[in-house]
Amino acid sequence: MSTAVSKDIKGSTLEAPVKPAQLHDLVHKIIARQPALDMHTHLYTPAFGTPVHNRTAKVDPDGLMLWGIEELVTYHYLVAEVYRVVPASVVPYEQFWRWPKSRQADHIWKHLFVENTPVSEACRGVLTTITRLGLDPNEKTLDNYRAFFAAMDPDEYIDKVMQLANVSGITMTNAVFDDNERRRWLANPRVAADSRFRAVLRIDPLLRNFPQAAAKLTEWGYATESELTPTTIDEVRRFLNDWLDRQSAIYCAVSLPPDFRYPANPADSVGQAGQTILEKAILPTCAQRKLPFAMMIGSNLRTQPALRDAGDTSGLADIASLARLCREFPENKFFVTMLARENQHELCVIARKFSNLMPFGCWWFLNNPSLITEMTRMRFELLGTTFIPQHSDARILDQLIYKWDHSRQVIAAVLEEMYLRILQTGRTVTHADIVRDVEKLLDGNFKAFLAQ
Ligand code: FIX
Ligand code: ZN
Repeated sequence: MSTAVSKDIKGSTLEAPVKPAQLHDLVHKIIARQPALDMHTHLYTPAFGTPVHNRTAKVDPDGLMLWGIEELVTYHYLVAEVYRVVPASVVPYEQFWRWPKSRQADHIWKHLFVENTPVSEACRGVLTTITRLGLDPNEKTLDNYRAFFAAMDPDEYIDKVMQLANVSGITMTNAVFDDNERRRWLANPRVAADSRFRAVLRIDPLLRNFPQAAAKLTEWGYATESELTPTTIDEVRRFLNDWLDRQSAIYCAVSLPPDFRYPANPADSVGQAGQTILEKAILPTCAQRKLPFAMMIGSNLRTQPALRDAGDTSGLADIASLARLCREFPENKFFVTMLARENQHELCVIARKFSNLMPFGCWWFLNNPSLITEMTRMRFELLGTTFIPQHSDARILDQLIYKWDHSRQVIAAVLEEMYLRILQTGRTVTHADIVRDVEKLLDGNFKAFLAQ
């Protein structure tokens, strides 16, 4: 139990039954004080380089560590949203992408934050972050914010943001098929050697486009062919082990399209090749190393290609395929998050049947208070406290502040509701119960599933 959390909460002893009137403050305080271990982000250590003008680090235009006001305001969620206000007929997409980041940010700030009320969750998040950093969210231009960030040291800023967000650890997404990232690992084996971060091997092309992935593996010295011969399978496993070792990865992950099926059918874009790679290379390797395999299911990539990262959408995925995988690979552990709201209830139902399935987070287009509330309530009602309610998916470091602030508020409200229902049965709930439950939800369930 995290005594640090419980020790300093005044007005209640650990074992005393909590009264209904105490619940609201106590639950919100305990959730605020419990450090969150963030199990899925797109954040990077400073050693991956930063393109952001700052006080101390060399600016690397292709650097992967994103932070500061211009990255915050040009987050791909906001690029999509600004195109709802200023259409491509006024600012053609390719013109926007040719603008320097500063001009893109000015454009977004003007149209989403000054000339319109920033009510969307992605807009509100920027405001929360700005305010939590002690800045005024009512500025008409970005100039004062730029000055604040230009004076910042990126490494120190990580500590500041983690402290404000009360995040104890950041789990990265390390896309080995991304040449920019891959070359940084090869150039500096200690690129991720930072106790605040953990690595995750992300392998989408291996399942989404095996022929393309096989060609890359051959380039990298693995004797893979586009046919799935035993040699190819062995070489794919060698590749996985090489990179899981290099990264000291804590799990392996993939994002899958809504049409993913197991077993594969001809219409399934992952297809027979993906199924074979999954069955004969990925899952056996993860099982042998006792590493979870994270499947993020339901993303249609580049539905609107002109928007680039902002152009992805969601789709209804097939739960029966997931249930088959959990049943047929009992030695494997599956972290699963799904992108369609309509998949959430069935995901909870199969999680009740398979303890090697750990549902996590309110992913992407679900990461909004209305849907986090719905999903978290459903998960408590069907799974008790045996799930991971949230991850940030932060792409820009500063986002940790708002993504965790906003989620903590929602999770606390739902948890309070659950405790009230328990008290109404006559069962007491103690302060210690709440501390234990919250620690599992924000930290312990993730750690325990990794260690299983
Ligand atoms: O596949 C993923 O990890 C997604 O989370 C991202 O690709 C997506 O762009 C995102 O950041 C959503 O929040
Ligand atoms: Zn993500």
